[in-house]
Amino acid sequence: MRVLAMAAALAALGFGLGGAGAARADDGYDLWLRPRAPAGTPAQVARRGDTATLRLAEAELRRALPAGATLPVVVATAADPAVVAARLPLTGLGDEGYLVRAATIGGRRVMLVAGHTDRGALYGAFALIRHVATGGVADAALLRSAPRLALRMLDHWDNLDGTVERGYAGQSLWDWWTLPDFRDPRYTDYARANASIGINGTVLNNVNAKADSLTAPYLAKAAALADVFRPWGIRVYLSARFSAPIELGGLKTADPRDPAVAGWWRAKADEIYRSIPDFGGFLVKANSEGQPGPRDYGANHADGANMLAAALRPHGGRVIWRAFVYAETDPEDRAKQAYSEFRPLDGRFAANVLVQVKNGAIDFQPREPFHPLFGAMPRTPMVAEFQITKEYLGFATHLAYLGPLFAETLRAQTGRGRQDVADTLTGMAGVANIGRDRDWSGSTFNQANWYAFGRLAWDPDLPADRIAREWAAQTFGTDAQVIATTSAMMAGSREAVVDYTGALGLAHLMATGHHYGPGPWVRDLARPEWNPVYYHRADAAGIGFDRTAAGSDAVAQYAAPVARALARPDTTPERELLWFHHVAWDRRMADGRTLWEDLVAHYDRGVGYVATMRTQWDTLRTKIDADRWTKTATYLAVQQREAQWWRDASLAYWMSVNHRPLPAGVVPPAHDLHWYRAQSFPHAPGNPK
Ligand code: BDP
Repeated sequence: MRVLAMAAALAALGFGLGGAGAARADDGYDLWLRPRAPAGTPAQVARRGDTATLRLAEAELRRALPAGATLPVVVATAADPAVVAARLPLTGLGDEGYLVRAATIGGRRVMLVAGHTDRGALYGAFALIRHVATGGVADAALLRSAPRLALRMLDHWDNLDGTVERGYAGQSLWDWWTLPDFRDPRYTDYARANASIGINGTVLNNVNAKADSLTAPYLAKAAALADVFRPWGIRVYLSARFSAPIELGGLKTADPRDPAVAGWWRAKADEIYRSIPDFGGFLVKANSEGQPGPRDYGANHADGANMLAAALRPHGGRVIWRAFVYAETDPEDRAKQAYSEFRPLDGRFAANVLVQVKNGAIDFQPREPFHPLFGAMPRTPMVAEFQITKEYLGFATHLAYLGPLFAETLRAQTGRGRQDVADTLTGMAGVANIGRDRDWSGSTFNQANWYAFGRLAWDPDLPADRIAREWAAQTFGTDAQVIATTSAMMAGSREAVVDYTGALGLAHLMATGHHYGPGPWVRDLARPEWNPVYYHRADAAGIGFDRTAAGSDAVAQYAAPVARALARPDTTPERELLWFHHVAWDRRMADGRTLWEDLVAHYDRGVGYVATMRTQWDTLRTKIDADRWTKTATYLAVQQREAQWWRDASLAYWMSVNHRPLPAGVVPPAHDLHWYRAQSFPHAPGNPK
């Protein structure tokens, strides 16, 4: 009876006990939330209070907690009289924090899961589940945490036709065509996975937005998704096309200073809030890569953002305005343009505007120095934007754990007091790597990047390797060898991509359009800053982009202590050397090798790392289910082939420029440069038409 009731409750929540998740347990669908429902007596779980969110927290605990815990678990909010009476240290948890600990509630010793809000309690429930799934004892839990960043969101670059820009995990999760009628249970599973790692916002559509997503039919579809996500603590946002008043409203202009334009947006905001009362707000890509914006009318970014902010303000919504702008008409170093344009606007944005800044100043490359805007606009709330999808790190097939990439930016010292980048942030946004693939992210290990993003948005100080182990335990089980081996593979995997695609501060060396594979030779694109040669500036004597005072002076955009260090090659970290300096191929590096020898060694190290990962993965063959093991093994083989290709093509090209032999003992590229240049990939995924 009890089991049946539970099954019904779970089915109502969209879990579907006998559904796809359980029947095909090894296809990766269950992410890090693999069903652990114990045989036998389930753990005792009770709830005080009755909201949809508390009910979910209760169901999650029932579903995941093992039998055998001696303390019953109670989910509640801090205002519950029995919790108040227990006088627990609940201050400082904010709206979303939680406390999980043994306490006496209503005369009974229990494991209390509490927050000031039901959302806090839900996060506490997931924290307890994580604690147990990673080997902790339920009865011994003592967990207390509140998110460092208020806004923790995913940006979907999903188009209304179902394609996903830079998506490598299949079609969009949102079936716009059957919405709002059909609420695919998968939407619930998506929200649940996000809530489990603390994500509290999602932007449904591509930043390269179509105005259609603001029409009544599409707003009804977005509202249906918002209804599904709400109890999980997730708000819906939409990317707004700045010229929508022209396209949808029939106005002659989208000039933010025109009262008719402002009026159109006000009415649109009112309309949205009628069906989505907790709508988060608009994300805007303006005057960037051909998107319309206020600059089209001689107005600035603050004018544009503030006009939209005024429309959303009465409803409590926010504008997230992207600083990813660069113009082909601007001869200035692309790395400098966002700072030049936005820094002077600090203090001019309305209170409900946040500026969203990519982690680095160019474009989600395998390694970029932190963006100079972090810390430079103290009066403007800022969101750091990362790519979780691996547009520049090998698409879905390469194993590249991005925890270290995210952490490297978040913990970079800004040079302003002791402030690191995370200290300057109000939020973090990640370009999602999620699609309709059964395993959501295109591979098991890509799921770790979604996971790590959420965990770091909650606590930017979490060590990336700890997150990797935590994820591995929940994804593969708590076998020590599996955790040790997978986390060891993950640890250096992003660095390996840096090594085999171009180390020492090189960036933007990929092929055109689809960005699949190497293209360091490309020099014929319409916009100068789209060409890899613009970035590496290699010639017979040297390589690298001089961003010192003698060059573009981008280093001057950093706070003085950072700028001083970056002004000279010998005080610049070698991993960023060629980002900031043009240096001779014969320059002596710290290890005594020449730059050329060092660069070559990096390529080989990167390829070697992938070979080692394959060997490591082989040792887990009997320990991991066949589906996930085989797919990963196959992808690692693809990665090795492609890493070799990157290395060989790059070396062939550099040698054609510097006319230097390879260091003794180094294996020459398999083909000549002509062969690499002739490769073409007309249907590579994720490429916008
Ligand atoms: C670039 C992507 C492009 C995006 C752009 C953006 O190649 O598809 O539209 O970023 O962030 O990296 O707007």
